[in-house]
Amino acid sequence: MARGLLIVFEGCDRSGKTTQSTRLVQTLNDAGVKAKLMKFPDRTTAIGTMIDGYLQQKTQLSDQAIHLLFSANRWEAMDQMRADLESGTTLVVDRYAFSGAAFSTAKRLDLTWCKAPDVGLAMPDRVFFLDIHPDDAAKRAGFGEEIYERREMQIEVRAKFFSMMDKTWSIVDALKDADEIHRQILALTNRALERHRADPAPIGRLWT
Ligand code: DGP
Repeated sequence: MARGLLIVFEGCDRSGKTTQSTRLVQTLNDAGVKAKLMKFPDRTTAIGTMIDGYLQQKTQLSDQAIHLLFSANRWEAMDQMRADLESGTTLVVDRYAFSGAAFSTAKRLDLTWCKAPDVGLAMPDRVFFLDIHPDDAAKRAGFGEEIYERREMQIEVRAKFFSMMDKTWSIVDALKDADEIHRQILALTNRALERHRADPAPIGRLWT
């Protein structure tokens, strides 16, 4: 049996990642594809609770300490993720290590230092980048509630994301109608699934 695909959604805050990743899993499941939704940070774990406190500005942590907690939050899920992928489940992940590098380098931490703790994570097969300008994101409900939801920070983060893109990424205009975005992402996902079924590859590259 072919392994599942690792599909990641990235983007600035309020770009619609949660809506679109949820819809993608629903549609895949309805079509009989085994798919599971995941989200980072996973705020339900002990580490995730610490991250949540920081994001909601209830606790303070150094930029380095919070960076390592975000990475640890991904690592604590990795064994299960590998098991799911090996058993043929496609994982749809709302944010991943690209967010770690983008947000922390936007805060002027060194890129090599930022990437180091994530080295060895499974690399995604496809990344969907929901692109929204922070001026448009700022008009969406809830913007500004958490620590990073400031215009200047989001502009920096967006530029960092663009500097990380490779051929596995697709840029999706997050201002388009939600149904249209879903159709576009579903078409790209189905193409990736078909290619993978025809020529199954083992779990992809590791994060370097
Ligand atoms: P979300 O639950 O997707 O809205 O993410 C919460 C916030 O945390 C959001 O502003 C993006 C930020 N974030 C996500 N992952 C990381 C990470 O690995 N490192 C840093 N510094 N920030 C992250």
